[in-house]
Amino acid sequence: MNIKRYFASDMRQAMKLVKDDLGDDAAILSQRRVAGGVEVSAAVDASLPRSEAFGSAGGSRGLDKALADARRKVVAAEHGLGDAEAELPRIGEASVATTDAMRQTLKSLQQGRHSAPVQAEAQPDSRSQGGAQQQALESMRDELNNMKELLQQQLGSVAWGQFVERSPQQAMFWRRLSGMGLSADLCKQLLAVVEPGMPAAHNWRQVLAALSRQLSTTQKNLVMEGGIFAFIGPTGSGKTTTIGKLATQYVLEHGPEQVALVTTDCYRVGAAEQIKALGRILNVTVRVVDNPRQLQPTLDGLSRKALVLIDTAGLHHQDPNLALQLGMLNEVRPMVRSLLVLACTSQQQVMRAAYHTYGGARLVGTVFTKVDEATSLGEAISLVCEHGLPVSYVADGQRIPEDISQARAHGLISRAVAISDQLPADDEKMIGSFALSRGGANHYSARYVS
Ligand SMILES: Nc1nc2c(ncn2[C@@H]2O[C@H](COP(=O)(O)OP(=O)(O)O)[C@@H](O)[C@H]2O)c(=O)[nH]1
Ligand SMILES: [Mg+2]
Repeated sequence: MNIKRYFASDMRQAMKLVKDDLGDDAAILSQRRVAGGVEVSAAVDASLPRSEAFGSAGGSRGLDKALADARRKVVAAEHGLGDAEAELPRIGEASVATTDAMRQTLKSLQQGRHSAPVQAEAQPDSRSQGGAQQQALESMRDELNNMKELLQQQLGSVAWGQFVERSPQQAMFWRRLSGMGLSADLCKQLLAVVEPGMPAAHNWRQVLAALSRQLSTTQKNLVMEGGIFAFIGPTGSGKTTTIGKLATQYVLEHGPEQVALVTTDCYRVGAAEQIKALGRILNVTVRVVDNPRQLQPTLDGLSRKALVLIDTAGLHHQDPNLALQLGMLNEVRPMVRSLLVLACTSQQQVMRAAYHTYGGARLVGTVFTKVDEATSLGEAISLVCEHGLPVSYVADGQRIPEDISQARAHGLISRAVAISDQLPADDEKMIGSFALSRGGANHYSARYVS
């Protein structure tokens, strides 16, 4: 048996390295966290028939058994860990022998041979040994988490393989939806509308129609109807540009007298200047608010204006000025309606963080910006679907005022499909998303693996 070691930043990457190098029949012998990632030892035993090797993505009986065994061992070891933790209050009595026993258990667990129960033999001991015990438990917990991750990944791989085999149409849809950037949970929900036995074209239309029902959009052109709107979101997401586009459209239709621009962005050099310059070009009133208490009197002074657009600063969630800014927007009367500006070029985590940072404002909708530069729209779509937040505007370029339009679910979804059609989805991503969907691998493995 030829044993090899692999280093990668995470378990998924490590699995890919093993698979690429040793093939589907590689057996994982051990894995552990090391500085900068994980280290995995793997081997392939040429003497074994393919079906007996742990790690095969083919879904054979031998693999099923290996997976089931591994899963049992993880559960057993977790129980062992739980029991050992329950013993912690009596840590002073714990012995080095106990630590060794746990290491031994872990080692045999990694080698897939035996899961002996943890022997907690109490012997007189010192506090420092209690600390060592705690450390050993922590390291065991890490190892178990690694194993769970590995198992989840392997189950995902197996379940995905079998899903493709048994439900090729649904698998194809999952691949396309996932390629659009939609979250695994949303993909799963959408696949529920697939009617077995119906042609793919019909079912695909059904899936997109279901997505369109989930994606809420503002039914009217909010800003054109007037009111007070604040544009909030991360720095660079396109707030000022969006205000420029909407203010210009309003002025072109109703003239400059009824419009005022306000900026509370006094944190960045030049931010207020941008709004002032826009005000000069459009010949509309501009107010700069550099103190939270000034916002109410400023808005009182603009009460005759039909439309007031407030530009805000994109602040980090830990910045104390953020709470001040959101607080002042929430407190003023008449009510300020907030639009969250999300750049579709941002990573999913950045968009999610933006929602959590600014979700405390009175959000009435979102503006999707930089759609022209985005490589997928599904991340933004998943976020708003998850929170039931309507999309009000879609901005797709830097030109003022042309590159903005009222959001329409069908248009946005067609755009998302068109963008993703240019980029093929890869199988690794599919396996990951399949394993990560809520109950995904377990759900499908329950149906197809066992
Ligand atoms: N391609 C593209 N660029 C945009 C769009 N909206 C804004 N931008 C650009 O993004 C950059 C940041 O925009 P800005 O409005 O200053 O962001 P803010 O910090 O949120 O106010 C500027 O260079 C804008 O021209 C858009 O829809 N498409
Ligand atoms: Mg700005």
